[in-house]
Amino acid sequence: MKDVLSQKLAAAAAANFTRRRFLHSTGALGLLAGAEALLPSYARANTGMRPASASSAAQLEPRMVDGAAVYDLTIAETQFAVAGRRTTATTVNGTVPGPLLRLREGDDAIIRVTNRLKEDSSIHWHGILLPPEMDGVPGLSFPGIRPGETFEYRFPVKQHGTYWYHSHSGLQEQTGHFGPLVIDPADGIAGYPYQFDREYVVVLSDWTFENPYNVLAKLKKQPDYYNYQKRTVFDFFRDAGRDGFMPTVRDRLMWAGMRMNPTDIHDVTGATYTFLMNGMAPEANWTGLFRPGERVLLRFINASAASYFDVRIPGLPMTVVQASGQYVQPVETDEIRIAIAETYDVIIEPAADTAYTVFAESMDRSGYAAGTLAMREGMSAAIPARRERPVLTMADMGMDHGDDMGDMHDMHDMDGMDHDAMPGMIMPDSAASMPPSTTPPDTLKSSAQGHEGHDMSAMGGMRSEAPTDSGAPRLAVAGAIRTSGLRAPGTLPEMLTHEASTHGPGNAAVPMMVQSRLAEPGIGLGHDGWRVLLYTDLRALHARADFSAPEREVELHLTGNMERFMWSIDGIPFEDSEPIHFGHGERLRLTMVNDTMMNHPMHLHGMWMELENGHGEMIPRVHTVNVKPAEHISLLITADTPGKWAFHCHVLYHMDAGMFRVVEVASGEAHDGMKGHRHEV
Ligand SMILES: [Cu+2]
Repeated sequence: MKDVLSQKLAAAAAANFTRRRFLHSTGALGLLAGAEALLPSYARANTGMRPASASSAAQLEPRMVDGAAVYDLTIAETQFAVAGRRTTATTVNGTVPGPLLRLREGDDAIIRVTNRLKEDSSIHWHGILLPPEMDGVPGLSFPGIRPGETFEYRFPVKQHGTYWYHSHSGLQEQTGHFGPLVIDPADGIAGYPYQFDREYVVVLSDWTFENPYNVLAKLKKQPDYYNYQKRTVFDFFRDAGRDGFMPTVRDRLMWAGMRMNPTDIHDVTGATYTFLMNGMAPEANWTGLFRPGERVLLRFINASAASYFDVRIPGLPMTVVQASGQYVQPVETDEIRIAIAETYDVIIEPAADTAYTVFAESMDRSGYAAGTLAMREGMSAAIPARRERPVLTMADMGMDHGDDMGDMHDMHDMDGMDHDAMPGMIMPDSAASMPPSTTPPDTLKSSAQGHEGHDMSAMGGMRSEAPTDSGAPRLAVAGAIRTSGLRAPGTLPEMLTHEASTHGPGNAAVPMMVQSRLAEPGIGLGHDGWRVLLYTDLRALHARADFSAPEREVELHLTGNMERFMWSIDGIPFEDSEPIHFGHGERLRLTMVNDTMMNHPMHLHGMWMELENGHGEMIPRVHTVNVKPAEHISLLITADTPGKWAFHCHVLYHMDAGMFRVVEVASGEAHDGMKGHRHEV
């Protein structure tokens, strides 16, 4: 049923009523670099949006109707030219990425999305706090948008920062259905706590000319299909020459036993991907122009389906001012690993008459996206040499190796290592030794009793968990709910010994030890002689008034079986899972233990997560957090928005395979910490 506002909207649309409302606008100085077609205006008009200028209106502007910012978007199949080839993309308003939407905090947003595809579609507003029925996840309080239909999203804009949007239907995101969303403070440019003269959105993505369903089918058939970077016999002799013959043999045997390739960093690689910056392949050289002396704000968005990027601008330090759309205390760095779905805003001050390469190297080093910052069109700087592909480390395998995060070649230093025993990883059939434990049993409610895939009999000897000060390390237990003995809010998680349960066939192996890895740069980073942003570098700009201790801790394990391309949470894929229940208003700690040897960018819809990185009340808020292999990580959540929300890995293919849960925030007032766990009926 149409209400008055909707009628006004329709009338306004008919009258083609437009009104400029933002100070920001794109200039028209730029030329289209290269032959990339169908780029959104912000990617094409490469002059940045200059505060306080009011030139041409290349950017998609909302219509203003009764204080609401109104956008009309159309999802359709569109011809797309990239890397010298013509292909078809799933587009929003005809471009890849979709148009830059610009909102202002305090306004209402009305976004009318018409689906011109032959299949259902959707738009999810990533990182935005809104009512559940506006979140855009088909099947969760939202029906999806059927072919030919228009869905009207409406929500009050209650935050500001750099965000993005994307399809939550099938694998559409891989085929181009995503775009940037920037929300200005209520008082506009004056509301930013830092100054900048010019800004660019830099959307990173991965493009494949293959049908993503074929990509998925190949991964299911042969999970290392795209890993052409396998170690070779030449690597063997090189390593053997360096490390000795037997250690090298042991190293190989161990990896074979774990059914893992030490170079499996990404599932899908440059073997099929072309990496894009604002929709342009490296040869097309997206270019952002600047003038001497300007402070330039870059809003980096990783809109990839399955690629992490390591972003740097050789010769130019970056000052990080926002992460996940939230202000952080400025921190200067040289390289930032941007997990899938993360956003980082940085300020740079380029020198006159110099061109800079914005270099976004894929984490597995199989390719890169790149563009240029320069004073004039046509300038460029050198493309840095690609670094050696990284190799998984001892810590990635959950080996307790002290502070030494050395790579596999350190293995020969370990006395008495028995390669048959698979150090580090507990294999499904070797769940035996359990460390002693001391906490009273009622502080640990393991939910796994009787659930398929959870054989808790393996835990027969387990009394409870031991706090770290009792000597024995605490146990990591999937599905555990704890209400007492919780550590102080904002502190780093301790090292845990993994429970013997391996979560069933959906999990290939579990790490022996899991620990906080927030102070580590991540695989393949930190050895280049320049600074790398760490999660422990992030501090909120202001302490939050609502910062408090959690009443309850919910522990989830990220699980998988690489060999079968099975991905799950607590060993249970989404299709077999029950919702995770949060009490309305509850303050809780969400603990994640990554049992796999891959990184997983975990995203919670509808609510902020506060990343416990050791900074107490200054811990940063995030919508997406990367969880490293064998990592023990925790986040605080205030479950303030009732409804059903998605919680999932943002590797599109992991999510599709089942690394997804529904989080249900009860609508009632009261909550009981022990009730409503997913395993209870
Ligand atoms: Cu994942």
